[in-house]
Amino acid sequence: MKTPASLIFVASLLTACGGGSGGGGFVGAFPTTGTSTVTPPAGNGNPVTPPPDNPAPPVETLPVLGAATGATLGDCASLAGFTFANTTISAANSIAAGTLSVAGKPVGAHCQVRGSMYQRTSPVDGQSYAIGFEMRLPVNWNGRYFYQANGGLDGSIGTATGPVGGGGVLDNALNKGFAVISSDAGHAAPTPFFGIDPQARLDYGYQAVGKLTPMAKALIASAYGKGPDRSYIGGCSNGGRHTMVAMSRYADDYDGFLVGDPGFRLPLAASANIVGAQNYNALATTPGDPGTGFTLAERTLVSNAVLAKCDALDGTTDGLVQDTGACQAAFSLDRDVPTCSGSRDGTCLSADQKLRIGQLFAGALDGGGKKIYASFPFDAGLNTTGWSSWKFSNSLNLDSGAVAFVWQVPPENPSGFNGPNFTLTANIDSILSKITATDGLYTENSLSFMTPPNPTDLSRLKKRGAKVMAYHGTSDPIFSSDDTQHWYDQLAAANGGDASNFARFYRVPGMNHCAGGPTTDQFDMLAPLVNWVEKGEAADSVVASARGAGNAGGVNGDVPAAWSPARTRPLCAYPKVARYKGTGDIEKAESFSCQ
Ligand SMILES: [Ca+2]
Repeated sequence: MKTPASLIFVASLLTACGGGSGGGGFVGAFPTTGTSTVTPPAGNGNPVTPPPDNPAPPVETLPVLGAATGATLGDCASLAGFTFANTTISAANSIAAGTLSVAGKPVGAHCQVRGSMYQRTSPVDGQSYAIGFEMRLPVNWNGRYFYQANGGLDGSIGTATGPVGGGGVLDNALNKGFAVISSDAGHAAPTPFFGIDPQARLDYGYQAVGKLTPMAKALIASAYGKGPDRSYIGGCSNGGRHTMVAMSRYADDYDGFLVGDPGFRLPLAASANIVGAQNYNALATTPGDPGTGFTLAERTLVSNAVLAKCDALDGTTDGLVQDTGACQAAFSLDRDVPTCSGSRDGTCLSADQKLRIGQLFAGALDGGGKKIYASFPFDAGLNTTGWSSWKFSNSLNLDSGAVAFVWQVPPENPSGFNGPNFTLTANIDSILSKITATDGLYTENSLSFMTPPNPTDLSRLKKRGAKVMAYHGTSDPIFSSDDTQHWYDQLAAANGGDASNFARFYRVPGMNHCAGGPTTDQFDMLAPLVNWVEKGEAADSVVASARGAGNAGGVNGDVPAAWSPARTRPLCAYPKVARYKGTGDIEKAESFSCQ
């Protein structure tokens, strides 16, 4: 389920230090939170030389939690009488099979329960707040619970079907038999003005998940006569952020975590995107329209130059750069794109464009020359509207409001606020100072309430037997797959060099933010997550499909015409890369292996 682009808000990843106390850590160095067993990764100038007759390290055995068992829903209408602290139920309605459909498939009979928690009036802005939610409880329940973590600024209750990952999903958690909750995360409009209220900031950041979870489990117990055997949480963008925050804060409450294109350092990513807009505007031929600083023709030029250098690195020239890491070494914006000798005409980049755009890909800098957020990998997907909308439009209209009202201390005055003007004229050092500030009213700073504390210390969920599957599009223009990859590298380092026995990361070549781009973006990552949690079977790869003409989940217009409309690829567990076997149909996943 996609939040309309106009509502989606930004995204970007969390800070390295998760938790940010404000002093200095904009650069993005994750702390190595491991203990004495941490092994420095190879290649850092500190190679590890094994002792001469070193036995293989003992394989750590982690618990397998076992399968959930189902039950049948009792009486739906009686759930209107469900009671729980600080909770008001407003409706409990039976929904017949086929009333909802996803990708043309009818959703089974279920009970929809709507309500809210912690209704209150803000003493700060005088507005009414509550954590609004709906739960959808299938008649034929599989014994599992799914927390649907929504995207954007939240502020609306997305239909609680439970997306399973990627774009144009063909299946959903509800239809698989999960009981699903969805919420507005504590404010009833998808606009940033809720940030004037300090408690609404905290609910959006992490407390809504913490408050809803025990209520949802109790409601399930009331509906079926037992609580969920297994609990899952997942979402993309801000939903990926919610999920990563839950990995840190609510490790005991969930058994499986499905993380999509996570904005786990969202305030920093938004700040970096504002710097990006300022730089594109400095290049613009039409002042105030940053998109004229890097036109479609110029972005297509760069995309083609990336493909020329990188497409074949995975063994086949198929329009997909699957070896993202090798590509960054092979491609040089400065060297591989012509420099204009005269005026810009779409066949070259000016020297100033190369300088500014190159720096933005390397990672936007603050006024002191420190990286604000993360680098972005060069990939083929930067000539799409999914890319340009985040860089040139959402930077003006979404990042601005979120920074100004949800994260800055104090927030801006909403009267007469002009988002584009804020973005194009703001001083980045002032923004960074204010999003890490606190005062007597706003007592947690944005990096504290938005980002997961200690994101590389997941020992609690690991030891319980919980599992993490994360994915990220390598052409995501707002939250960088490099940031998620860096987090995963540091997570591995904190776990003796290998976290793959409880957490895996899958790159999605070509995919923009959560969906779209020249890519295979249709996949179900919830099914393999359940297999891993409940059977101990980890997925080395997940098969994904392109959404070409006729796709039931919705056509992705960015799929190149030269591709089979139903092209498939394995999404490989990082650091492995899908490589062509040398024989076989290049349109099919089975012709590739993860290496
Ligand atoms: Ca290729």
